Amino acid sequence: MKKRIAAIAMAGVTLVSVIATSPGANAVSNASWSSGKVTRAVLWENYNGGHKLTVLGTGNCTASTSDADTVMSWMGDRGWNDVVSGAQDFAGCDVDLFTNLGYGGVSTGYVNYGQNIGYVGASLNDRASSFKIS
Ligand SMILES: [Ca+2]
Ligand SMILES: [Ca+2]
Repeated sequence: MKKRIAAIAMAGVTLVSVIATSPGANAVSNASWSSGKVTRAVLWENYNGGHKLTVLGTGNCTASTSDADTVMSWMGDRGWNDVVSGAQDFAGCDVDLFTNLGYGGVSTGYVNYGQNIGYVGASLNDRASSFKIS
């Protein structure tokens, strides 16, 4: 009886670790990107919350969107490939999400989400692999 319980427990651990490391719609943990003390944007696992990826910078974004202020070419570096469903932006920043790494594929264009979490839309939901903040 004891042996059977141990086998079940081990199987459970294996299953959990497979789910946690597989790519998909849900992030495994909070993360941040780049450096600085100013929060420029917060990207969310769900359209209404969940885990978050905080995008930091050294100051406000510039008024122009022709010069990106913070970029991330591969969100998989933080375990966030194909995860984001919601976004907020601060410090004069807007968010441009791309379905492929290296700012490729389909993109939203710069969106001013503001301080309430906004849905990224069906074309980018659980598909973002890179982003620009400006
Ligand atoms: Ca998601
Ligand atoms: Ca993608």
